[in-house]
Amino acid sequence: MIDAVSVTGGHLGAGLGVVELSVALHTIFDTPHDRIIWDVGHQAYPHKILTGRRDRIRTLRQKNGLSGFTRRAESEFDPFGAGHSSTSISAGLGMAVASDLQQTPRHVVAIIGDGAMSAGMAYEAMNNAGAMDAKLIVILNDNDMSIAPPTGALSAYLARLVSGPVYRGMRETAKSVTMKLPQFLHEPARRTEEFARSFFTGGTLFEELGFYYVGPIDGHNLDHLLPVLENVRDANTGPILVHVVTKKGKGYGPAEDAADKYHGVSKFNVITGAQSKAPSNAPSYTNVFAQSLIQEAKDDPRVVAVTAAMPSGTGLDKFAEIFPDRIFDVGIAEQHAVTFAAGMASEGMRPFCAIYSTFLQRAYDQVVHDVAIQHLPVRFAIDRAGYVGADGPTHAGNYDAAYLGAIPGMVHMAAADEAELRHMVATATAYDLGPIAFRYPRGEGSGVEMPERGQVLPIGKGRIVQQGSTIAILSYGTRLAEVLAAAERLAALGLNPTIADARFMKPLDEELIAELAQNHDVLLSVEEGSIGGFGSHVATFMASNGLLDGKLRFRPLMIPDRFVEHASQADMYTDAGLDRAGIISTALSTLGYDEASMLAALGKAR
Ligand SMILES: Cc1ncc(C[n+]2csc(CCOP(=O)(O)OP(=O)(O)O)c2C)c(N)n1
Repeated sequence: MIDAVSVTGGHLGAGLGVVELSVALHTIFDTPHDRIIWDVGHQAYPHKILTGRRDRIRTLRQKNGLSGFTRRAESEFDPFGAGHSSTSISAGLGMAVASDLQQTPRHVVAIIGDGAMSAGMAYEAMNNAGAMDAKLIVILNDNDMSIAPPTGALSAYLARLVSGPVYRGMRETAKSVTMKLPQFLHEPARRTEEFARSFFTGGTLFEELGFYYVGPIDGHNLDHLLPVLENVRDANTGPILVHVVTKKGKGYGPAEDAADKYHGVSKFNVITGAQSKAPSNAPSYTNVFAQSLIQEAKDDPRVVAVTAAMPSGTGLDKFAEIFPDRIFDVGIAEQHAVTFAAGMASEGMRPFCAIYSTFLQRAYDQVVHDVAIQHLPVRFAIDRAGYVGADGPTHAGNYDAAYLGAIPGMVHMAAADEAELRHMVATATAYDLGPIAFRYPRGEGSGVEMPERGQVLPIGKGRIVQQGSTIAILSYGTRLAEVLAAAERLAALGLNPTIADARFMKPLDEELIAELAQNHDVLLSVEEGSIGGFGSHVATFMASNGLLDGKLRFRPLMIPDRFVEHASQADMYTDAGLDRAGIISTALSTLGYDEASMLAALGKAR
């Protein structure tokens, strides 16, 4: 696994922590008949190696290769796909109930991390499972780490269980007591000891929820794991929670020593552990967001930041260094993050809720009901908008324009480059009339000159980047760079397109769109988003105002209406026809031209 991930990059620390647990589970349970569900699925690399995918492990996260998460289509040993956290207990409970109804007895095991256990959904599932007395085994994989150190009362509770005298005592006495018995009694004695432990060590919280609690046990010790799992498998009781203590990054020095335990890594040198990030002069969008927010926060004490367990992913770890009292890591709890921010906004604070596009999906009702209906000025910093590459369809940030665009009163912006992002952070800071969102992609900017400070943009106004004729391209987001590259090629073919950057999808710059529609033969919209997003808003406006009744040909370029499997970000955009070549090709075909005959005509003219 270490060797493979050193070449592919990916999630390493979590998998290293569950090597023994994976071996133990596959020893005791009869998969795929029994169901093993890995929460998030990022720790499932050892499971993949053990279930027929060893020969393909070096294709992890590559185009046409193994997914970085569990995936039903990939193997019968992956009964449930994931990528987002805290779904495993719900899915497992559904499977346990199905097994009952279908009278097909099987064991269902959900493995969930202490980080994932901070999400409400896990408790909704436990509450339901406890009341139903379902036969479900939940393994709480407690490595005292989320991506960052975990926060919150649950994490403190688990730490108390693990540091309790019974756990510490048991670890030592288990071995010594067993070893004093004659050899043939070692195994039964150990089993009895492990089983008895569950009666003594507490776990009240889980017991109150109706689970039979076993643990905490050492998740790296097969002598402890195997008999406990066997007992649990054979126990005739309702839901059981086995609390297993592991170490993230276990067994690989550089991972064990790293602050994030090598949660997610780029390619690295196995000997030194040094990770190779692709060299770039341009700052990442995440970094530009963080630095811009720090600038705003320095001038405005009302600016506060909220993250749902992603301080480094969102760049807010930098903000935390300067304003430790104005940043709130609420755990993997996007729904709570949004309503918590709404509460602060209702009291006159200026909260920035920094959540990836894909994870904000979880908090949709909170955005509608707690924020938008009350016109509360929560600022949504939507990172990882558009395709994200190797993490694949579970993490693609393709839908925020569609799902936020449907909400009355929402302001939705997309940054065309890193300078625009800085302006949008300033704009969001200054805007107090209601919710406002701005999206920006994964990765580096295009290296444009950065303004010292962000300027407040006029709400609902786009900008003309280049004035031309016949064809207009209206870009929303960072595809602008590809649009400009396409325009260069079109110029070589004798076309001079007008190019505009919409900046806002909501409110739409109706004046700009009417101008483009009335003065051109062809209008293309280009965005890193799905149907229902920017292009749909433009089309609706034009259709409602008669702008499509004449000679204008309108073509929306957007992410196709299908889930695109993991590949590089660039490959995914090529596949979607959203790169330079795709834009040129749509522009020409809409005009009824083809490139070869245009070149021939140009040649003749010369
Ligand atoms: C809904 C959601 N929010 C955020 C994430 C990003 N994320 C992936 S793994 C992870 C930490 C999980 O911690 P834990 O469950 O303890 O597993 P570990 O990696 O420590 O094994 C986070 C926050 C996610 N996958 N899903």
